Amino acid sequence: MHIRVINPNTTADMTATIGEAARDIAAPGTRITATQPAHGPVSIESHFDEAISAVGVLEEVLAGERERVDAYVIACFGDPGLQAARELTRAPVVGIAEAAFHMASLISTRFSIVTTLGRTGIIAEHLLDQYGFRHHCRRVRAAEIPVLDLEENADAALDRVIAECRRAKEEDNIGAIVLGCGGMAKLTGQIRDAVGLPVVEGVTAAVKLAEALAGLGLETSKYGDLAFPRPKPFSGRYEHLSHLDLQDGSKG
Ligand code: 2AL
Repeated sequence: MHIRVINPNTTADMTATIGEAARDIAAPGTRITATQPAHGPVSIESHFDEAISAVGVLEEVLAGERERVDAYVIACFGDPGLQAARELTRAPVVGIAEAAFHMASLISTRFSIVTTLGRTGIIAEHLLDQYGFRHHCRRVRAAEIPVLDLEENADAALDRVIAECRRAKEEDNIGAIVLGCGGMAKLTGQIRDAVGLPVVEGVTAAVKLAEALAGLGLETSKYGDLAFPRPKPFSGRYEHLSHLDLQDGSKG
């Protein structure tokens, strides 16, 4: 089974971190390949960053289709391009926010999310509403660290995330913490040990869900809105997306 983990930002060090976390948790028969878009923001911490990154995610899925990838993980906590990615493939596509919400709701009745910058909290709030997890989440919290601090100032960033998780445990009346950034993928164990609550991290959760879906032979439905997009001309810089013939590139 080949799972393609797409880091939607263009920071290679973060892609490597995410790939390592995915490989550490994957089943013995699972092959993990971690990629990132060729173009786009180095980190995703605004609606603007997210919108641009979604195009890069979709181009990575199109590349994966040529390699006949079995399942995809979108490894940014805003799940950029998730439904559009599903349109492009029969393979399961799992976003790390949705994976984490599902997993956390299976082991607790209430969780809090601890993300990076406060301004990105609204992205998680929107996803909670969209996915129907609003009542499972007590609070979206922020450690107030830029995403790239998780790579460049790792020790200080970890301290801040742990401090915010401890506040969540004391104040939010929760059973679990959800980590709100793909860059936190390798911190789960340290945070769980320091905080003393179950900690659900999206990259690892998504890899296990992707393995489960692909293992069950469950494909993305091609009935209804997730059907392949109608082929049509695209102009300008997106001309290469004209008349996509996705049926042929898929597993069929
Ligand atoms: C993210 C994430 O997971 N990766 C990234 O670049 N930005 N989202 C976040 N809330 O920190």
